[in-house]
Amino acid sequence: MKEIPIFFTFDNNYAEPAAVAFYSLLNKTKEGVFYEMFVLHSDITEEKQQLLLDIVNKKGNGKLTFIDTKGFLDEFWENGSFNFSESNSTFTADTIIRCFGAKFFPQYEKIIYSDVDIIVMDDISELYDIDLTDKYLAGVKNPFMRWSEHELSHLKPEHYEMLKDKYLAGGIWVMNLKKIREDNLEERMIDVIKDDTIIKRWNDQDIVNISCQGKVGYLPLNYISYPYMIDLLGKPDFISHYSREELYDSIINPKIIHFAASKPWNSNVNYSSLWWTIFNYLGLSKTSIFKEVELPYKKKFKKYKKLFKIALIILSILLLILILMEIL
Ligand SMILES: [Mn+2]
Repeated sequence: MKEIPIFFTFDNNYAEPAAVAFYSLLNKTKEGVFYEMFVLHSDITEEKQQLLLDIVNKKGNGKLTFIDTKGFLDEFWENGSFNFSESNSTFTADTIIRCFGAKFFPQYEKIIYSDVDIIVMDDISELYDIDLTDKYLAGVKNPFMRWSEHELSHLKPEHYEMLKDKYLAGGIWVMNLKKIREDNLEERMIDVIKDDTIIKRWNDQDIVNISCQGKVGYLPLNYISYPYMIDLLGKPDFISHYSREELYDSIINPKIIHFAASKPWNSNVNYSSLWWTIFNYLGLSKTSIFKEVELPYKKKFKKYKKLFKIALIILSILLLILILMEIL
């Protein structure tokens, strides 16, 4: 039996997306692989923990442990220069705790980290075999650096120069905990968090990329299959560090669908229906993070509603003029 440690960090609001992620991970895991799963958190209720434990235990090829991180990083979180204004995602202290796997998992030399806004589409156990010699961690290279100049425009010039062809996306990392400990990388990360002159627009990603100084490895793009990549590929001027083959392969043979921008619980993003199928299969309930998603025909109706209102106002004014004319 191959035992693979993997950890996740999220808050109570993300228990339902995590349930979908955990189920899909274990459902696609090949025989002979067993996941030691950990959740670093500070507020997940007993009830939600039980919900997730039940799903993992029922699958039988994973063991789930919750670790309360209460307090860790709180002071730095409040002091660090985090810039949310240009990001449409919500980040919490739980987001940056994912950089600190070496502290929380002293029993391991290597561990996988994964987001939970995902659907696992294939067995991903080979991730754990990647060679990390002299590398702090491996991840997927950000495919949008060349397309969107703005992507890294918040970085200091020296960081931009260092990272412009190397910047790792978040979502999935394989971390070399041994080397992170040997080189005290976590101290360097805390220095980056504390440094107010460094804008952490992409939070955990900026912290990790700046601290690792390019000592990173790369995973194939299909470990982060972006649901909107298919739309970008339709644009004649789309450019990327990845080849056309790699870009298409990430869509044709996805290992992990990562809802990095729009989420299936509040938009009609590609792959939403698969996500909802797993959600319904698991008998989950909608929570406060779920927004009513407008179906396309409803949007159309809304447009007509507006036109109807305008027509009504014009008619009323005409009627008023007629009445006034009558009086005069
Ligand atoms: Mn994500």
